[in-house]
Amino acid sequence: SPHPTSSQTPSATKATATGLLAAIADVGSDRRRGGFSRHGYDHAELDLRAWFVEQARRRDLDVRTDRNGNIWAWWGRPGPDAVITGSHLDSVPGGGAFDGPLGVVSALAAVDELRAKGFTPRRPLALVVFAEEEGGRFGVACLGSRLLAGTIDPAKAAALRDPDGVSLGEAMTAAGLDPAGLGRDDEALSRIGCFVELHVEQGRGLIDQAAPVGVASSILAHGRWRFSFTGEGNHAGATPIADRRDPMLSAAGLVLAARRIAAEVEGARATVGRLVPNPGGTNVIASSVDLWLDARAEDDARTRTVVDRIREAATEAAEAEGCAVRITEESYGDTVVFDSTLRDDLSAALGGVPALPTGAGHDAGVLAARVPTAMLFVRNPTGVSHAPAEHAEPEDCEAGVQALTTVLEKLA
Ligand code: HGY
Ligand code: MN
Ligand code: MN
Ligand code: MN
Repeated sequence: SPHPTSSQTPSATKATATGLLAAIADVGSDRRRGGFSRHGYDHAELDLRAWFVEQARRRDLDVRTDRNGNIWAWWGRPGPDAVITGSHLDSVPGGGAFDGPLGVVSALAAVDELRAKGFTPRRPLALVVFAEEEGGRFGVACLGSRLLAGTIDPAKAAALRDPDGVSLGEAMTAAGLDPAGLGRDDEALSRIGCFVELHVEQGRGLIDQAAPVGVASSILAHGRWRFSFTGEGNHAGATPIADRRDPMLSAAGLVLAARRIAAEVEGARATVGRLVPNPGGTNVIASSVDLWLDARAEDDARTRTVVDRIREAATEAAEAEGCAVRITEESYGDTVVFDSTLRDDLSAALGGVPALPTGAGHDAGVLAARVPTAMLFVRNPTGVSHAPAEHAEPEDCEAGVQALTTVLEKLA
């Protein structure tokens, strides 16, 4: 993909979130699927990282990449009790322009606003870009923040492989980073006084409340499970129906059961968005099928209930077809309730904006287990996310930058 164009932004002028997003609009744009495909340490994401580093340096921020591949840009010296803001630059396959990058560009624009006001932070202040938030390449969402927070085993993380067989460790090495230091980073954690992530809203909460900006109240419990069905590869024409052990049938049974079971549990969601038949030929009965279940619900008990029932249905669907199934929990996180003091303080500072729960996961949700965290949401007029239709109007992006500026002024 082409290198992003550099908007000439001397530190005296103020960049806008929309202008900064326009500067990276060619990076990782996916002509085949539509939208953007930017995954941890791939060409597009590395281009975006380089662009961010350049933007940060242009603002005289002190840029450092931590042991887990997250980039920090400090206003002044790194220190304890720091106010941190930022998000991620990677996307889902064929994702929107805003999920992740909006929080990063808004942080850059907020720095410009603060500088233009002559503001000097009383506390250390830094912007952060977290690595591989979507898990679009290595399968585990919020990988950079989980590693930092110590909520994933570093050896397991380093061994995660992308669909081409490249491990996280190999991808980091290729990007010039040393994977030997992966894992809980107490030095970085100890500096974080609080973390505020600005993010495009991924539902209709702010549309319904006719508000451009809100704060987050909670995140659903959620996780990812891999189901590997194994049957017998054979010829599509020569194999009578009665003789087949077709793992695609078992997989289909799981997909239908997941929808039915989720609908039975209040507020639950279950999705199969990725399914890989092996070997994958039109005239070939697959020998195996891998699929990934994303399941979410309000609390741990409901999520576990949904997943247990889907596991049972998968086992029955496999038996019915003479297939075997292997089920692996690849990641899981319990419900996050954001720090209510910080949330209420931010909402009050912004004149009493709505507080919304979200079904989406975030690095802020991972960090919430270690430090006070909060989120600002910017209205999405389509209510659609993880798809090219995701959107935020320039005036709402501007309202987001102003809100983040107000929050940073108050906290830092
Ligand atoms: O919610 C998710 O799927 C991811 O964490 N953004
Ligand atoms: Mn996302
Ligand atoms: Mn995101
Ligand atoms: Mn043939």
